[in-house]
Amino acid sequence: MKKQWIIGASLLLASLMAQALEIGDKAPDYRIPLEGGGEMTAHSQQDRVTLLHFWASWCVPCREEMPRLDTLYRRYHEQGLDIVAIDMDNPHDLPDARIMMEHHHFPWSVGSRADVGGFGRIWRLPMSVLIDRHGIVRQNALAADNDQGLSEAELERQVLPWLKGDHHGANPTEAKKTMTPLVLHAYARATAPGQSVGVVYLTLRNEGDSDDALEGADSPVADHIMLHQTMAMGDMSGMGSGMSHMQHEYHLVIPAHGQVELKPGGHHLMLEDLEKPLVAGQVIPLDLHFQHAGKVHLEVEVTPLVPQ
Ligand SMILES: [Cu+2]
Repeated sequence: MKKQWIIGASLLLASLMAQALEIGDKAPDYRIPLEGGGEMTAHSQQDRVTLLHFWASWCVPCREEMPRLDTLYRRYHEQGLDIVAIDMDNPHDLPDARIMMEHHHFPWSVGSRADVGGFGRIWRLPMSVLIDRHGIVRQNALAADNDQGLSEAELERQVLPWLKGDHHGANPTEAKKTMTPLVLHAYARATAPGQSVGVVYLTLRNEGDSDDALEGADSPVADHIMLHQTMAMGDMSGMGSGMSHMQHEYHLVIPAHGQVELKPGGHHLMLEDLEKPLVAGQVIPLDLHFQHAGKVHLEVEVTPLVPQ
C-alpha cells in the first residue's frame, strides 16, 4: 500500500499537536519563512484572504492542483488573495519540490521551517486552510475527494466570496448545522507479530436531514490512516476465487437518516505504519473527519485478533 494523499503529521507537527481548528475559529498565530526571502504571519496577512496550502512533491493530486492554484493566484492576487505552498516533503525530496515551485508565481515554504503547529495535525495532503480578511478560518481541510485535485471552478467557488466580502454564498458555517454522525460499535483488531498495519471497523449512523461523508481519519498510534474497501477479485485472471485487494477511497457517503457499516470484507480504516503493535484490551484515540460534521473524536478498544 503506497502513501497517497493521507499522511500523518511530520515529527515537527506531531510534537506541536494541538486541538484541530474549527471553521469559524480565529486562525492561530503562524510564522512562515518564504523561500526567496520574507515571511508570512497572521499579522502580515491582516486584510488579505490567505490560502495555506500543504502539499508534497510525491502526492499526485498535489501536483495536479499546483497549476490551478497558480492561475487562481495570478487572477486574484491584486484583489487581495495570497497563497503559500507549505512543502511537507522529506529533506531528500526537497530538490523535487524546489524544481516544481520554480514554475509557479506564489511563494512557498519548507514545512519543517514553518511555525504552523497551531493548525493541528496535517492529516491529509493536499490540504488547504482558507483564512478570510478578518483572520477567521473559512475552510480547515479543503481538498478534493479524488486524485485529480480541486478544479479551478471549485477553487473559485471557495475563495471568491471572501474576496468580495460576501459572507453568504459558499459560507461553510451553514454546513456545520448538520448533525454529527453517530459512531456505533467502533473496534480495532489486535495485530499479529510483525504486522505493521492495523484495522478499525465501525458503524456510522446519520440522523440528520442531509448526507454527510467520511473523508479520512487520524490517530497518533499510526503514521497515517486510509479509508479502504476490500474488493473481491473475479476469476477472470485465472488466479482463482477467494482473492481480494484493497482499494483506497476518498469519500464514504453516510446518507441522511441512514447508516454505513465498516466491517470485515468491506470498508475499513487501515492504520498504516503503526508505532507499536495493537494489543487486545488497549484503547486507542481516533479522530474521524467528516465533510460537514468536521472532526469527531473516539476512543476505540482493541479486540483480540481471533474473536473469542
Ligand atoms: Cu486495507
